[in-house]
Amino acid sequence: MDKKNLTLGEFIIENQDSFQYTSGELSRLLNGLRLAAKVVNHEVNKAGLVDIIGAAGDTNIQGENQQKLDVLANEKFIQTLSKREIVCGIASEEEDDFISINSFDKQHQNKYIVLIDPLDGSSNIDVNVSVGTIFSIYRRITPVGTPVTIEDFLQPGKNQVAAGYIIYGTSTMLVYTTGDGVNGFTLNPALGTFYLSHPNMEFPETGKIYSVNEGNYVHFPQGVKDYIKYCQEEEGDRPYTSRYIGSLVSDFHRNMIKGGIYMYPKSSKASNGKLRLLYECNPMAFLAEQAKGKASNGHQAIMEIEPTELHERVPFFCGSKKMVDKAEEFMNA
Ligand code: AHM
Ligand code: MG
Repeated sequence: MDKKNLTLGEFIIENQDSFQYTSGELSRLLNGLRLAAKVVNHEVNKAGLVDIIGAAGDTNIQGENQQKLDVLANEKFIQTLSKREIVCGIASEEEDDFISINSFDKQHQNKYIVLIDPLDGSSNIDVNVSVGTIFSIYRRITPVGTPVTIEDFLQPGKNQVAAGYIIYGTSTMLVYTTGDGVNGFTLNPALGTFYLSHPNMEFPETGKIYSVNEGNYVHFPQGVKDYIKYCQEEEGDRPYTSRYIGSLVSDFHRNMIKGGIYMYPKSSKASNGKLRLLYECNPMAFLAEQAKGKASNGHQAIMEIEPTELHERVPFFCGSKKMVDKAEEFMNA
């Protein structure tokens, strides 16, 4: 059978045996994410067409409450995930605290924790540039039958059982891993169905693209400045090309296909950079490692970091393995 004809639903069923926990659970979870992705995709594509851009809390022409798309995406994902009798807790970039979920008659029987950035890079929405959703999935560590606690959310990235992103770009794709490689599915908008379009995605071992907000250059540590200069030097396959969308999912996606490194270093203005460990860096690190790439804070593998806070930030270097190795060399010199 031509794998490329597989729908996401078929692929999940065909591959569920490779998931180490009860297979039906994963299908239900991924189906929830798939559904929310389609709803958010629909809303994102209407941006500019109807009055949905604007500050949350404003009122539009019909007197309805306007919602910013990131608020709306947050609601859609939480709503969909809460209803599946599978998720016991959700943490989101849009919520200060984690949400404990208990279906009425289930007495905290659900086992999965989802951490999510519902609409990453949302400042790009107003200018018609790609945005994304990022998700990270764990098994709870507190006993089933009890309410979830912060401990369930503060697990190192290496405990993730699945992670992925949705990119709302020139086409909409859902890319995910359950620890058995990375596969990408493209939405056919006419049918509302995701098809396997990018089986077994892998970062090229090295690449020629570096992605960093160079406007922050003067504030970067010396090692990062030196690595950027190395990328720009004329030697061998260098200088590299600079590409920075300012939308992590999009920059990561391009670099995974073409080969490259994404960097959000610490700076003299932000001592841990900007990106959040739990729902931005860890899921991207899991995908990167599963795609034969690498993710580091400059000194340590992202997924080895023991989290201490829900919204903690961490410097992030992620992409083709040899490029991340080289960046680390400069930072540790
Ligand atoms: P957000 O979660 O507030 O959208 O911020 C995360 C985004 C990333 O997608 C992107 O790579 C980065 O912020 C861009 O930040 P900057 O504008 O500082 O370069
Ligand atoms: Mg974000």
